[in-house]
Amino acid sequence: MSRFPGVDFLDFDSLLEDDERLARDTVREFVDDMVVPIIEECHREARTPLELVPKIAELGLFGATIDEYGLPGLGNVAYGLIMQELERGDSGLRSFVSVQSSLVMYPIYAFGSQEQKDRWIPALASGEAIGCFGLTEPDFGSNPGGMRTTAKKDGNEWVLNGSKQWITNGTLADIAVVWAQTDDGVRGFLVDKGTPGFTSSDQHGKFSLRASTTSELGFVNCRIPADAILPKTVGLKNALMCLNQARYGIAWGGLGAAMDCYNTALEYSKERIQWNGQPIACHQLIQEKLVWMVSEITKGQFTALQMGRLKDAGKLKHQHISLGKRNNVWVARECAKLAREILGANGIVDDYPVIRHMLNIESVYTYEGTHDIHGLIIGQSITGIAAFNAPQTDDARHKVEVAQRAS
Ligand code: TGC
Ligand code: FAD
Repeated sequence: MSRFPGVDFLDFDSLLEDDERLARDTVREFVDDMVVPIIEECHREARTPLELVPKIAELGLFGATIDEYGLPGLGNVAYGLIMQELERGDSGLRSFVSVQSSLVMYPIYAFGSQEQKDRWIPALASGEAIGCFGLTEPDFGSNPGGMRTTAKKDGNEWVLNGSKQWITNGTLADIAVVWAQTDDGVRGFLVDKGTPGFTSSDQHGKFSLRASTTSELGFVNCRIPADAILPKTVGLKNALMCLNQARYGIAWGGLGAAMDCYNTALEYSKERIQWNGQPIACHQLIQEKLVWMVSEITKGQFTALQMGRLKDAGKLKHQHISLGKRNNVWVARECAKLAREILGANGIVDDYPVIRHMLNIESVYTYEGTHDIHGLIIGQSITGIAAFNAPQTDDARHKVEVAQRAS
């Protein structure tokens, strides 16, 4: 079986430390040996490859940057390279590890009590427990600050009411990190599977991220103990801090999907013969597409590396992460489209990974902050002006009222 060669046009490797290369190569081998052989089938069957969870845990990939509880305490570049390799396998697989590590283990580790950490970090690291992260609601995606889910204190308990939508691993999860409005603003809570009043169901009909489970969560007078709150959460900002971790990983992950598309197209173009017995790689228009891909992947690699070095130094700002997520996922999206073109009709079948990456990237382009929301975050950073919430004119208000009455 041929090994994935990676993409390294500008001697990127020479900037990595030995332990970073080791982490990347270990996961590269895992993806070649265990993910590639099953992933198309999972995509066809819309099935999360749960059989991989023990091996992912054995490799120390859940919570890999934590350096307690026997976890590896890897640096951020090694972590990023792991995300790159996983997403080269499938965006859904990277999502599984991202959610578990960045959106469940991170908030418990950063904002949880000692008891919460002791109970959940080892179980999540070993894959015995699976977690999910409930921020998005049916009416509040890009604007989570408007969320309607509430948590009201009642004696020794919190009472949750509301719903969450588009939640990765929702029905698989033993523990849900749920964000809700309280009298003191948005706070995070841990809700165990099976708690009365807490339901979950899968969302069907996805053309994207089919090897990943996406769910709705419902809370109807769901009572959880007073100590189920993540005590160090003080507002929406804590949820956004979790997103920073995940978005950082996605900036690397997008490159993995882009690299797989590029490599597949490069190999195909050297083998596909048309016209005078020549491979299509001899045509200038094909080369131009390959050159675009390798150029943008290379620029994306250096962006991701600089982000990782800044993160290790404690200097990475959330607007930097927005630039990396926005750019590298866009690069992946464009590479998938170009690779699909180069493959001709073969670009639309799952004998090749390109169409699967192309469909997956549509989710990645939207989740963890859409491409345009990240544009606005960067815009706010450079101008000092937040342009998320357009000023409402009387006319706009009237249109909203008419639309609401009609629905
Ligand atoms: P805003 O008033 O701007 O901010 C509230 C407070 O938070 C601070 N802040 C941040 N802090 C840390 N990290 C960040 N990235 C931060 N962004 C803002 C801010 O300074 C403020 O602090 P303070 O002290 O003044 O209170 O909040 P806003 O309500 O106007 O919203 C801003 C906006 C639009 C940027 C934010 O809401 C946003 O990022 N929207 C996108 C939503 C999103 O990304 N959802 C993702 C859901 S999870 C998911 O998709 C998982 S997919 C599966 C996978 O990861 O694989
Ligand atoms: P909307 O916010 O309705 O946006 C629709 C369009 O309007 C977009 O193009 C957007 O860019 C644009 N738009 C919105 N506001 C503005 C503005 N101010 N200016 C200009 N344009 C604007 N969420 C979780 O909490 N946990 C998860 O585990 C999770 N997993 C997911 C898995 C998948 C497969 C998907 C697809 C989503 C997942 N999400 C999850 C939800 C995801 O984070 C949201 O879909 C995302 O934040 C966008 O919200 P929305 O879909 O409601 O789009």
